[in-house]
Amino acid sequence: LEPAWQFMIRARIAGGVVSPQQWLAFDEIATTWANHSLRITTRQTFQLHGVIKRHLKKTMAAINQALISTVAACGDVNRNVVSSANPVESSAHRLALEWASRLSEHLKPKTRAYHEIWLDGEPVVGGEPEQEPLYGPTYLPRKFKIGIAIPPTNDVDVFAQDLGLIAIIEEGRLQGFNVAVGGGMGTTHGDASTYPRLASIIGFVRPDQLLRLAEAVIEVQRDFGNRQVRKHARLKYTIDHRGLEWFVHEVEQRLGAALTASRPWHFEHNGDRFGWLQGDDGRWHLTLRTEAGRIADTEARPWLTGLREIARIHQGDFRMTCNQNLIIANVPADQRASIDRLVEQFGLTGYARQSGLRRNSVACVALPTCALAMAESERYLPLLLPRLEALLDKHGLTDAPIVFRLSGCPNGCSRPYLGEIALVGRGPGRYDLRLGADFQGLRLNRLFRENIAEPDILAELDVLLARYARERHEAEYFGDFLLRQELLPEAVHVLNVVEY
Ligand code: SRM
Ligand code: SF4
Repeated sequence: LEPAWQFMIRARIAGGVVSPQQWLAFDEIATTWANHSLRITTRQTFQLHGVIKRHLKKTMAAINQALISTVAACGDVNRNVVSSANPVESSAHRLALEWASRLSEHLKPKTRAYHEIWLDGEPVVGGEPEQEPLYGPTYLPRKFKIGIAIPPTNDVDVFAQDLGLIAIIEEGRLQGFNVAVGGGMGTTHGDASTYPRLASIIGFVRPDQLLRLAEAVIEVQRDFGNRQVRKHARLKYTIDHRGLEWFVHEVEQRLGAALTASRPWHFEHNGDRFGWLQGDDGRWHLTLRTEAGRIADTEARPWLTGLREIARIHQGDFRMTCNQNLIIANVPADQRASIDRLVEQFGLTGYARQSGLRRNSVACVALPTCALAMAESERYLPLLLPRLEALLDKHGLTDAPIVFRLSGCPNGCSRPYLGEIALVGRGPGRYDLRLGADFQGLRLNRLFRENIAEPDILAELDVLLARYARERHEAEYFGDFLLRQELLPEAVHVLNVVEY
């Protein structure tokens, strides 16, 4: 008898869009094989937790039957391609989604081993490197991530991506993409040679150049990325070690063309907009906040059941966001009332009454399933938020929008280095308090206090929020205020401002 090994399964869903049928299929998989919950990730896909080893194959088969795959959702390859879930500009979203799907398909490993192992496909005999034209026999040195943002929304945190693409849309037409390279969040406590880095903008490409551009960037990383020291194997280190100019030259050679100058763009925020919004095609979209992306049934929040009921009648689709939220999208006007009734009935309405910090909060999974966690995150968020909100209430800041990110370790799965306020786990109950990123995802925050527990975290924030309430300029964000008032320590390295 072997122990009941449990596994996490992550789906590959480019752009985070699923049909109601696929939602129902995942719901059934979660309640049959996993821990009765769906988890929306910070890369807008589903994770399933608690799948017992002997159920893995059946679970994978069920996912594939729902016409969704898990191939390359993990591993040293290009991961799930994320794209802006901006519900208002429906046509722009369609374009971005189309490109996210094309990139995702194009950059998918060609191996049939996945099918052999999980789907009873034909056996793969003798290796298949010739079938892996992009990744070759040894794949990439490390994971690789692509995100597409549609200004003015930076909900994908485009500068946290290895390859970030800013869609340039003029008069409803996609002109192309500004290209940013070398973003990444992961660090290791106490190792200054690891650091979060925002992607650098290197130019602009037309849509017809995009697939080749993505291949070229990946090829350079494949050929020059560090394969000796895994901690230095992400693209950000390749670029910093060899120089941005060198990198651009390599990419242009492979692309067979020079990149042209980047086009003007502007981001207003990196969060989600909640409630009903009408798209430019007249359809309606309802963004719901889900706490840290967890969709399960509890007495107070029977959300898994509620969303199942919604999926049964919904005629549009669902879109997951990179802030772990959910959009019930493409609702015809005459179906809004029935959706509203179910949202009300199953307690999914919280978004309407939440503080500005809660609406902009993200927490990684951490304990109990993440083996790398040093402190709590997802399970701590519901306990910590009311305590932070008590401080905000005290200073009259309940509605102030503040980006809050919580991570159980420095790997940065909630992109904590982009939080105006962020906590990064150090050990049980202890966190680094980081402050001072902006509201648009353009500036990294800085380490404010190291390795402190909740009473100290709240005491530090109490003082700063009091000053913010008294001394801020009109419409000034918290992170910008801290910077202007010189309340932050010096940045420890220079690569933390987006160059453009
Ligand atoms: Fe992550 C590893 C969860 C987004 C940086 N991440 C892990 C693992 C698989 C732990 C492990 O390797 O054993 C976590 C599984 C926890 C669990 O129990 O489910 C995990 N990462 C997540 C998710 C589920 C967080 C969430 O709460 O939503 C996100 C799933 C994304 C997806 O759907 O593909 C997730 N991870 C991210 C992001 C954010 C992003 O990509 O926008 C980052 C920072 C960006 C980046 O990559 O630089 C991120 N995860 C990491 C790292 C550090 C990588 C590095 O360069 O140092 C690790 C550790 C590693 O790779 O060695 C990691
Ligand atoms: Fe786990 Fe750390 Fe990622 Fe949180 S940030 S999910 S603790 S690896």
